[in-house]
Amino acid sequence: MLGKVLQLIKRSDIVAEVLDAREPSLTRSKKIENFAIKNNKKVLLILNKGDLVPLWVLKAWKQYFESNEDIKTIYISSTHHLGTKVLRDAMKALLKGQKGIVLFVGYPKTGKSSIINALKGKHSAFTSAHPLEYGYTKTIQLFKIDNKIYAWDTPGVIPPDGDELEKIIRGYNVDRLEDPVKPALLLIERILKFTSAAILKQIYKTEFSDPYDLLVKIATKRGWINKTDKEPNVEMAAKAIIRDFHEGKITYYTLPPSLNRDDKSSSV
Ligand SMILES: Nc1nc2c(ncn2[C@@H]2O[C@H](COP(=O)(O)OP(=O)(O)O)[C@@H](O)[C@H]2O)c(=O)[nH]1
Ligand SMILES: [Mg+2]
Repeated sequence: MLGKVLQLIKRSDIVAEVLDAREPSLTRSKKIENFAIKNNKKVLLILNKGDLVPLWVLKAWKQYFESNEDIKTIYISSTHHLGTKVLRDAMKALLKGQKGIVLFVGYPKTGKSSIINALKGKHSAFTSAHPLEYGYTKTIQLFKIDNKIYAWDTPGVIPPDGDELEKIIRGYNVDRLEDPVKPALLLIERILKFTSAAILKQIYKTEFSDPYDLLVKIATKRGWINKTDKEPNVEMAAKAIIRDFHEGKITYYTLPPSLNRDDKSSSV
């Protein structure tokens, strides 16, 4: 899979890496960035799902990536159509007014397709899948953003790797999980580490005493009860919460390493 994206990087002008603004460190692929830099491509980091994170946190991450790592960074909320002009301008500036192709890469569910959708606007032409792209014309699509900028969407080219929690944060397909409960509990613990339980109580409209209890409460509330033993179906609740996380319904934030000493996940 990764091989495909490396080929595409070589044929692009800008590599726009889409990160989840809630978890920029964990949704980054240094491999992709390093390969892009080695091939003299410009890297643009896009912190997407910015609507889920306070503005000062977005600014802190931008500052961190730009001053510590010298990578141009912008933040955006593609589904709220916020920041699209800043993104357009950033691409134009990196292309120095020339024509070019922007490759949108990132782990699944970071919002690559949503961003391209927000950029291309209602009437922008959609060009067909590129016929010359190594026979994977069905998945890699080239979009026209404006007269000078084309964009490649790349579904599924960075497989979610890492431990159980990292896989989930990196967009692992919920339906492929053998046991969704454990990763869901790890995800809830992580969210509670960074935000107050009140947020989850508000989203799921229920009180709960611990992560497992939240799954029980969600299942009970939604009537997900096992037919056999009449117990709450916590597997379904676990899948629901992971899906909600992917679909951008859970607000929390992590901080860049410069502002955060005890979060091990931020030590990129
Ligand atoms: N809250 C929020 N959700 C978003 C945003 N962008 C994408 N999403 C949601 O995240 C999920 C994955 O988006 P998608 O564009 O399919 O991601 P892709 O796999 O990278 O192409 C979808 O449910 C989107 O609605 C955003 O800016 N804010
Ligand atoms: Mg997509």
